[in-house]
Amino acid sequence: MATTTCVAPEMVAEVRAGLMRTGQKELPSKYLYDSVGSALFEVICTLPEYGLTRADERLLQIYSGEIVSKLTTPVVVAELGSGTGKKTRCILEALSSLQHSSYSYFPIEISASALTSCKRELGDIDFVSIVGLEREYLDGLLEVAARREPEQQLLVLFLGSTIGNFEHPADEKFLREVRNILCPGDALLLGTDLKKETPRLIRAYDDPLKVTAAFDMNILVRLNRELDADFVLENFEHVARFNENTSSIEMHLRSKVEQTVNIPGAELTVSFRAGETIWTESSHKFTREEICRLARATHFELLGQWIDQEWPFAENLLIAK
Ligand code: AVJ
Repeated sequence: MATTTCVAPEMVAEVRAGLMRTGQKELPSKYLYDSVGSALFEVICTLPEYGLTRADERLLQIYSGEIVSKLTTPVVVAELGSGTGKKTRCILEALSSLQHSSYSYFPIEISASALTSCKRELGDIDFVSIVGLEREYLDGLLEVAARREPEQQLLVLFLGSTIGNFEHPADEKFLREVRNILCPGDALLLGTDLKKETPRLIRAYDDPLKVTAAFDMNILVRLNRELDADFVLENFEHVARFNENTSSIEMHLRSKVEQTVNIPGAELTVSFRAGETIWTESSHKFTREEICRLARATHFELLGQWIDQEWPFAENLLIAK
């Protein structure tokens, strides 16, 4: 039981709420990303079937100069989720050659180790001083807003289609909250994965090497470790399905048998029917029109959109109205 002593009360509450549901059981997708989960996600990004990250990187490699040319200096940069830094490097280097004077970059990230590697990865770029904020996205952004000078334009980066993990209308709510922290004229660079053929999407989220399956199942390993649960991994399987109604790829863990699982760290016993699933993640696939609508509904103007043809994906530059 020693391993369960430092579990966040929030995790216990969310696991209980998700697994006690009478309808579709669910677990919040943020719990996929412990150190093993984050490492597996990095591998997913290199899989031939998963084109999302490469499309995002390609667009920023080609168009960063054009994107930042639409901004007005001096610029301050904040990033929601710092990732590996590879994509951010393109934007920061383009900004450095535009501004030619020092500016701040605030990566906002709940993982301290991600912040450390971000600083290591991007620390050499001219004119940039990196100020990592170990916070939730909106708390971090409020802090940046409090520190900025009035003459600076704030550029917020929200890359990798992380916005797709929000259900609708939570995506709109989140963007409106971001907008409320910004001043008119501030910018948001938003990466969004686009709708594409269903079989292609299914392969991307259920790859033949089974890396995504391992990534998904790891959430059960985590509950076993952190909440002392007794999930038997062999009794579950990873499923990826496209929900036409929500235009989202959903990941589920399906119980292969009728079974009962104990989760002492959450004072919980859960029963599963054979075939019943735990919904672990949604990844929304956007249309271009939908992005225009989303921008307008959240009080932004869509100033530019750059699209990758190989793996349909869009970088969208939104300006706060
Ligand atoms: C990091 C949320 C963009 O939704 O494609 C990849 C996560 N899940 N494979 C996505 C993920 C399964 C990814 N995002």
